[in-house]
Amino acid sequence: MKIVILCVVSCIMVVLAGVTSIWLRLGNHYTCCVVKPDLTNKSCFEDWHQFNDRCFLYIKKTMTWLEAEKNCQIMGANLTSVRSTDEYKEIQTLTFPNYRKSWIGGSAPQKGNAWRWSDGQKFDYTNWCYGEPNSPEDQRCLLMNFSEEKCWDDDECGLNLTSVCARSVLSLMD
Ligand SMILES: *[C@@H]1O[C@H](CO)[C@@H](O)[C@H](O)[C@H]1NC(C)=O
Ligand SMILES: *[C@@H]1O[C@H](CO)[C@@H](O)[C@H](O)[C@H]1NC(C)=O
Ligand SMILES: CC(=O)N[C@H]1CO[C@H](CO)[C@@H](O)[C@@H]1O
Ligand SMILES: CC(=O)N[C@H]1CO[C@H](CO)[C@@H](O)[C@@H]1O
Repeated sequence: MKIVILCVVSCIMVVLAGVTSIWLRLGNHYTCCVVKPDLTNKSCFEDWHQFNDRCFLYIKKTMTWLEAEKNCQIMGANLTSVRSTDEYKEIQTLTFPNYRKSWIGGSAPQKGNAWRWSDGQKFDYTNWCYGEPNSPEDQRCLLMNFSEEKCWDDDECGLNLTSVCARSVLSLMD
């Protein structure tokens, strides 16, 4: 990540929302330096794909839904949520060219409970295939790229599938 360091020579306290300032000692006087991430440029780790405010990574290794979520968490991410059609299309491009069925972050952890995203986003946008979800008893995890329509299906959390992780773009606080 590129870091822009703007040094303010006179010692004026700079308090700007979301901006970290540090005091640097130069000889016998202090300088106020503003450190801020350059969000205009790429701010995802190598190999992660940036779209809007998030970074995405397609995981080719197949795992159960829970293993896949834990695998994302090790990287400071969660299985991805989906907030719009544009975002879904973008996430699907990561699974090109095979468009394999892949875990994303939707689950209905308790019997009869509503679907939710593991990253805490509101479960507003959906792209369920026709007639899905259809198995509240034993299929409580959400997979994408189901059928020719490449829509969403509920399936058994113990299936081993590829997956897509997402995290917010990097900031200096990370
Ligand atoms: C989402 O991921 C973060 C960090 O990766 C983790 O702390 C949090 O518990 C995850 N959310 C859920 C519901 O597992
Ligand atoms: C998923 O993989 C694990 C081993 O990694 C295996 O124990 C489990 O049976 C597999 N699940 C299915 C549904 O094949
Ligand atoms: C990696 C990346 O996106 N780099 C860009 C950073 O910003 C400069 C100037 O706008 C571009 O030329 C780089 O391509
Ligand atoms: C596993 C699976 O459902 N794959 C499908 C994903 O979408 C492509 C394109 O529609 C199909 O050709 C695959 O069969």
